[in-house]
Amino acid sequence: MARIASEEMKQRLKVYFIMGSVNCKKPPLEALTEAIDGGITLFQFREKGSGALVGEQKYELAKQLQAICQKRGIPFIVNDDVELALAIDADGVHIGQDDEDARIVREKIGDKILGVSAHNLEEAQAAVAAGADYIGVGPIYPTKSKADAKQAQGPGIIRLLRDHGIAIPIVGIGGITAENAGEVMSAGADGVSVISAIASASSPLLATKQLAQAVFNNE
Ligand code: 3NM
Repeated sequence: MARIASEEMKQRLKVYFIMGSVNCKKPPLEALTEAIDGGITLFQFREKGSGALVGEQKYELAKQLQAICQKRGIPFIVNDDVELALAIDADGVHIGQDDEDARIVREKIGDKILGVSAHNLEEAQAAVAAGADYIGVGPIYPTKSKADAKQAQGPGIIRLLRDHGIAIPIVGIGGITAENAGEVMSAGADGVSVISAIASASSPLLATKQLAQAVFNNE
Protein backbone atom coordinates (compact mmCIF):
# COMPACT_ATOMS: atom_id res chain seq x y z
CA MET A 1 0.00 0.00 0.00
CA ALA A 2 1.29 3.47 -0.88
CA ARG A 3 0.78 6.68 1.08
CA ILE A 4 -2.52 8.40 0.31
CA ALA A 5 -2.19 10.98 -2.48
CA SER A 6 -2.61 14.60 -1.40
CA GLU A 7 -5.60 15.15 -3.74
CA GLU A 8 -7.43 12.11 -2.37
CA MET A 9 -6.67 13.20 1.20
CA LYS A 10 -8.16 16.65 0.47
CA GLN A 11 -11.37 15.06 -0.82
CA ARG A 12 -11.56 12.80 2.24
CA LEU A 13 -11.21 15.74 4.64
CA LYS A 14 -14.28 17.61 3.35
CA VAL A 15 -16.72 16.44 6.03
CA TYR A 16 -14.71 14.76 8.76
CA PHE A 17 -16.72 13.40 11.69
CA ILE A 18 -14.94 12.77 15.00
CA MET A 19 -16.74 10.89 17.77
CA GLY A 20 -16.48 8.76 20.86
CA SER A 21 -19.14 7.26 23.09
CA VAL A 22 -19.16 10.28 25.45
CA ASN A 23 -19.98 12.73 22.63
CA CYS A 24 -23.12 11.10 21.30
CA LYS A 25 -26.70 11.97 22.04
CA LYS A 26 -27.79 8.77 20.25
CA PRO A 27 -26.14 5.34 20.54
CA PRO A 28 -22.73 5.58 18.78
CA LEU A 29 -23.48 3.05 16.03
CA GLU A 30 -26.69 4.88 15.20
CA ALA A 31 -25.01 8.30 15.19
CA LEU A 32 -22.25 7.06 12.88
CA THR A 33 -24.71 5.38 10.51
CA GLU A 34 -26.76 8.58 10.25
CA ALA A 35 -23.62 10.65 9.70
CA ILE A 36 -22.57 8.36 6.85
CA ASP A 37 -26.06 8.54 5.36
CA GLY A 38 -25.79 12.33 5.60
CA GLY A 39 -22.52 12.45 3.67
CA ILE A 40 -19.43 12.36 5.91
CA THR A 41 -16.22 11.63 4.00
CA LEU A 42 -13.95 10.49 6.86
CA PHE A 43 -14.40 9.22 10.43
CA GLN A 44 -12.20 9.41 13.53
CA PHE A 45 -12.81 7.30 16.64
CA ARG A 46 -11.82 9.55 19.55
CA GLU A 47 -12.64 7.79 22.83
CA LYS A 48 -11.55 10.52 25.26
CA GLY A 49 -12.85 12.59 28.15
CA SER A 50 -14.59 11.78 31.38
CA GLY A 51 -16.49 8.48 31.18
CA ALA A 52 -14.64 7.28 28.08
CA LEU A 53 -14.40 3.52 27.54
CA VAL A 54 -11.05 1.77 28.04
CA GLY A 55 -9.58 -1.66 27.44
CA GLU A 56 -11.81 -4.36 26.00
CA GLN A 57 -14.90 -2.11 25.82
CA LYS A 58 -13.00 0.53 23.85
CA TYR A 59 -11.64 -2.15 21.53
CA GLU A 60 -15.11 -3.63 20.95
CA LEU A 61 -16.68 -0.26 20.15
CA ALA A 62 -13.81 0.51 17.77
CA LYS A 63 -14.37 -2.77 15.95
CA GLN A 64 -18.11 -2.15 15.63
CA LEU A 65 -17.67 1.41 14.34
CA GLN A 66 -14.92 0.28 11.98
CA ALA A 67 -17.19 -2.43 10.55
CA ILE A 68 -19.82 0.20 9.69
CA CYS A 69 -17.17 2.40 8.03
CA GLN A 70 -15.78 -0.53 6.05
CA LYS A 71 -19.20 -1.49 4.77
CA ARG A 72 -19.80 2.07 3.57
CA GLY A 73 -16.30 2.85 2.22
CA ILE A 74 -15.42 5.50 4.80
CA PRO A 75 -11.80 5.42 6.04
CA PHE A 76 -11.52 4.80 9.80
CA ILE A 77 -8.97 6.85 11.76
CA VAL A 78 -8.05 6.21 15.41
CA ASN A 79 -7.22 9.12 17.72
CA ASP A 80 -4.03 8.85 19.75
CA ASP A 81 -3.90 5.06 20.15
CA VAL A 82 -1.37 3.60 17.74
CA GLU A 83 -1.57 0.16 19.31
CA LEU A 84 -5.34 0.01 18.80
CA ALA A 85 -5.01 1.31 15.23
CA LEU A 86 -2.47 -1.42 14.43
CA ALA A 87 -4.41 -4.14 16.27
CA ILE A 88 -7.56 -3.56 14.22
CA ASP A 89 -5.75 -2.51 11.03
CA ALA A 90 -7.37 0.95 10.96
CA ASP A 91 -6.82 3.22 7.97
CA GLY A 92 -4.90 5.79 9.99
CA VAL A 93 -4.03 7.56 13.21
CA HIS A 94 -4.53 11.14 14.41
CA ILE A 95 -2.23 12.55 17.06
CA GLY A 96 -2.04 15.80 19.01
CA GLN A 97 1.02 17.74 20.11
CA ASP A 98 0.96 16.07 23.54
CA ASP A 99 0.79 12.56 22.11
CA GLU A 100 3.59 10.36 20.78
CA ASP A 101 6.14 12.03 18.47
CA ALA A 102 4.84 12.20 14.89
CA ARG A 103 8.04 10.76 13.39
CA ILE A 104 7.86 7.72 15.62
CA VAL A 105 4.17 7.23 14.84
CA ARG A 106 4.94 7.44 11.11
CA GLU A 107 7.56 4.71 11.51
CA LYS A 108 5.12 2.50 13.41
CA ILE A 109 2.17 2.87 11.02
CA GLY A 110 3.97 2.74 7.67
CA ASP A 111 1.76 4.05 4.88
CA LYS A 112 -1.42 4.41 6.94
CA ILE A 113 -2.92 7.92 7.08
CA LEU A 114 -1.21 10.17 9.64
CA GLY A 115 -3.00 13.28 10.88
CA VAL A 116 -1.39 15.74 13.30
CA SER A 117 -2.98 18.61 15.24
CA ALA A 118 -1.17 21.92 14.75
CA HIS A 119 -1.94 25.26 16.36
CA ASN A 120 0.69 27.50 14.75
CA LEU A 121 3.19 27.73 11.88
CA GLU A 122 6.02 26.02 13.77
CA GLU A 123 3.88 23.00 14.65
CA ALA A 124 2.54 22.84 11.10
CA GLN A 125 6.06 22.85 9.61
CA ALA A 126 7.18 20.16 12.07
CA ALA A 127 4.17 18.00 11.17
CA VAL A 128 4.98 18.28 7.46
CA ALA A 129 8.61 17.33 8.13
CA ALA A 130 7.52 14.35 10.23
CA GLY A 131 5.46 12.97 7.35
CA ALA A 132 1.89 13.98 8.21
CA ASP A 133 -0.70 13.37 5.48
CA TYR A 134 -2.84 16.22 6.81
CA ILE A 135 -2.93 18.66 9.68
CA GLY A 136 -5.88 19.56 11.87
CA VAL A 137 -5.80 23.25 12.72
CA GLY A 138 -7.71 24.75 15.63
CA PRO A 139 -9.49 25.56 17.62
CA ILE A 140 -11.01 27.84 14.99
CA TYR A 141 -13.96 28.75 17.21
CA PRO A 142 -14.63 28.14 20.92
CA THR A 143 -15.33 24.47 21.65
CA LYS A 144 -16.91 22.58 24.54
CA SER A 145 -15.73 19.19 23.29
CA LYS A 146 -12.09 19.38 24.40
CA ALA A 147 -11.37 20.25 28.02
CA ASP A 148 -7.80 21.46 27.39
CA ALA A 149 -8.47 23.25 24.09
CA LYS A 150 -6.42 26.39 23.43
CA GLN A 151 -7.97 29.78 22.77
CA ALA A 152 -9.98 30.06 19.56
CA GLN A 153 -7.91 31.51 16.73
CA GLY A 154 -10.51 32.25 14.05
CA PRO A 155 -10.24 31.08 10.42
CA GLY A 156 -7.36 33.53 9.85
CA ILE A 157 -4.89 30.95 11.23
CA ILE A 158 -5.55 28.77 8.18
CA ARG A 159 -4.96 31.68 5.79
CA LEU A 160 -1.73 32.47 7.67
CA LEU A 161 -0.46 28.88 7.27
CA ARG A 162 -1.30 28.89 3.54
CA ASP A 163 0.43 32.29 3.10
CA HIS A 164 3.54 30.82 4.74
CA GLY A 165 3.74 27.91 2.33
CA ILE A 166 1.91 25.11 4.17
CA ALA A 167 0.55 23.22 1.17
CA ILE A 168 -0.48 19.87 2.66
CA PRO A 169 -4.15 19.08 3.25
CA ILE A 170 -5.63 21.12 6.12
CA VAL A 171 -8.82 20.46 8.05
CA GLY A 172 -10.22 23.06 10.44
CA ILE A 173 -11.41 21.98 13.90
CA GLY A 174 -13.14 23.48 16.91
CA GLY A 175 -16.65 24.92 17.12
CA ILE A 176 -17.37 24.44 13.43
CA THR A 177 -21.02 24.35 12.37
CA ALA A 178 -23.04 24.59 9.16
CA GLU A 179 -23.24 28.33 9.83
CA ASN A 180 -19.50 29.03 9.94
CA ALA A 181 -18.05 26.18 7.81
CA GLY A 182 -18.08 28.39 4.71
CA GLU A 183 -15.62 30.88 6.16
CA VAL A 184 -13.29 28.05 7.25
CA MET A 185 -13.24 26.77 3.66
CA SER A 186 -12.77 30.28 2.27
CA ALA A 187 -9.71 30.73 4.53
CA GLY A 188 -7.97 27.87 2.71
CA ALA A 189 -9.08 24.69 4.48
CA ASP A 190 -9.75 21.55 2.46
CA GLY A 191 -12.47 20.48 4.85
CA VAL A 192 -13.98 20.74 8.30
CA SER A 193 -13.87 18.34 11.23
CA VAL A 194 -16.57 18.34 13.87
CA ILE A 195 -17.67 16.54 16.97
CA SER A 196 -20.70 18.30 18.42
CA ALA A 197 -22.22 19.71 15.21
CA ILE A 198 -23.10 16.12 14.31
CA ALA A 199 -22.82 14.06 17.53
CA SER A 200 -24.91 16.42 19.68
CA ALA A 201 -27.57 17.02 17.05
CA SER A 202 -31.01 15.52 17.60
CA SER A 203 -30.77 14.43 13.96
CA PRO A 204 -27.17 13.60 13.01
CA LEU A 205 -28.49 12.84 9.52
CA LEU A 206 -29.93 16.30 8.97
CA ALA A 207 -27.00 18.03 10.70
CA THR A 208 -24.52 16.25 8.44
CA LYS A 209 -26.47 17.14 5.31
CA GLN A 210 -26.48 20.81 6.33
CA LEU A 211 -22.76 20.77 7.12
CA ALA A 212 -21.89 19.03 3.85
CA GLN A 213 -23.93 21.55 1.91
CA ALA A 214 -22.08 24.45 3.55
CA VAL A 215 -18.72 22.84 2.74
CA PHE A 216 -19.44 21.97 -0.88
CA ASN A 217 -20.97 25.42 -1.53
CA ASN A 218 -17.70 27.01 -0.44
CA GLU A 219 -15.01 24.82 -2.04
N1 3NM B 1 -9.24 19.27 18.88
P1 3NM B 1 -16.32 20.44 18.37
S1 3NM B 1 -10.70 21.32 19.15
C1 3NM B 1 -10.81 17.36 19.26
O1 3NM B 1 -8.00 22.59 18.65
C2 3NM B 1 -10.52 18.80 19.16
O2 3NM B 1 -6.94 20.74 18.31
C3 3NM B 1 -9.20 20.59 18.85
O3 3NM B 1 -15.11 19.52 18.80
C4 3NM B 1 -7.96 21.37 18.60
O4 3NM B 1 -16.55 20.22 16.91
C5 3NM B 1 -11.44 19.82 19.33
O5 3NM B 1 -17.49 19.90 19.16
C6 3NM B 1 -12.89 19.63 19.65
O6 3NM B 1 -16.00 21.84 18.73
C7 3NM B 1 -13.79 19.77 18.44
